[in-house]
Amino acid sequence: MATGTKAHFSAPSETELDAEERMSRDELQALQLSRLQWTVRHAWENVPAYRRKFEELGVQPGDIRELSDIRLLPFTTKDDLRASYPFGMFAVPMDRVARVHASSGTTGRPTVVGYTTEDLRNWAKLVARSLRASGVRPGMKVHNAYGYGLFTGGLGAHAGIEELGATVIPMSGGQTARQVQLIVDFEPDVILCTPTYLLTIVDCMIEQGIDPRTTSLKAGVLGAEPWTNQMREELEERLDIDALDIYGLSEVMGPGVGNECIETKDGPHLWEDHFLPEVIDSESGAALPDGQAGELVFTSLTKQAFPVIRYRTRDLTTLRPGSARPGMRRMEKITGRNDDMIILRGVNLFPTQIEEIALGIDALSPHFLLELSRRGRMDDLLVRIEPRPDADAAARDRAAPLLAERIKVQIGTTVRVQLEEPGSLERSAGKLKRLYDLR
Ligand code: DLL
Repeated sequence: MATGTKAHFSAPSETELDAEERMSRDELQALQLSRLQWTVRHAWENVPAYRRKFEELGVQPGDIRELSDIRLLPFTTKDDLRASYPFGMFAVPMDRVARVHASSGTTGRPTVVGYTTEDLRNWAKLVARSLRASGVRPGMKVHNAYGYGLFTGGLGAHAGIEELGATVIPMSGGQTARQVQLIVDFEPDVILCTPTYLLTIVDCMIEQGIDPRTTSLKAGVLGAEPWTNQMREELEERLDIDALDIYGLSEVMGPGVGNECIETKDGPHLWEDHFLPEVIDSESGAALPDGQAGELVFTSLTKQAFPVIRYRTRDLTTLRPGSARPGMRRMEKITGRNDDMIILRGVNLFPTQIEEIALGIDALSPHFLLELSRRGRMDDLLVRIEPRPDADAAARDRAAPLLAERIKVQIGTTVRVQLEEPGSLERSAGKLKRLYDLR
């Protein structure tokens, strides 16, 4: 929790919430069922690729009689979407598509997604709801440093800020010195960017002689990459802000599929009136009960242009009962993506685990990267990490062996740790690449 002298944000009152946020679980599930039935029929009637997959499994829209019948439906993967590049998964004629976005994708073709005017309105409302859950209110100034363009972050957040009735500062990503100048001059209340880019901004403030705790910022709504509760503490302490987690992905909508509530900060609540989440076992595809960790899967419930049926996100998390919004479920902060899982001599490990352990050691900074290589016949993981600039020599000397030892004890695998000069590792400009596979 932020500890300085600023007046931090408070939670919205009941009357500020959307009607759906106040629904009981039963009311919400009734709404989900009717919307699921609509979505399945809409996809079946308008997207040949979905119809083919339904037919292969012998399911028809009429088979969906209760929410658990969702398990009769086929999964959709990123490859399915790519196979229909660019517009083959759209469920409305092109003249009803008001906007497209595309996800970068590290390999191959991007995934293209589309929105009708009504989809865009729903998206803006859900981002507005997310910001409100973060404590943002009409009239506040919001510095939006998510990238504008085909990435959903910038424009998605932008529309939500306007929808809420706040003032948007459409900064986009990059030009860090300029970001800092505008934060000083425009005095925004809130910043939106990735957690690692906020670290870059903090560094830049310090270089310019600005104490990051003294700016006007009172909250950060941070997402687009995995980050831990330890990183939350780091950012809250460095900037004297509340740091909230916003989750989303282009295929399902963009930012605002879920967001943390400021009064609980216990992982994003998923906006279940628009998305039906499931968690499955990645290997077998079997649905897992709430409380068990696995791969997150979403079915959209209201999307017109780009409905998704059981879309496999590759994000790993655990579903929990709602807290601040008891009708909606919440998820634990994402551990990582399937693709980011490192299998080191039979042990699974994620960059977030390293982040968590490193930030528990006083002399270490959050600036690190992981290099995976082969040494002889063995895989080898090198953690390259910067100490904190103000750590004394003795603490620095102890830090590397201490990190290696804690990783060994807590994760169960041997890694090498190399201390780097403060400021020498590449800084984040958005989504930070932590893992370099040199094998
Ligand atoms: O990153 C949408 C977004 C923009 C979310 C701004 C939040 C803020 P994509 O580029 O399609 O969309 O990437 C989606 O990013 O599947 C996760 O792996 C990761 N991701 C997004 N938000 C979080 C988060 C946007 N809060 C992919 N925690 C997702 C962990 C996240 N990972």
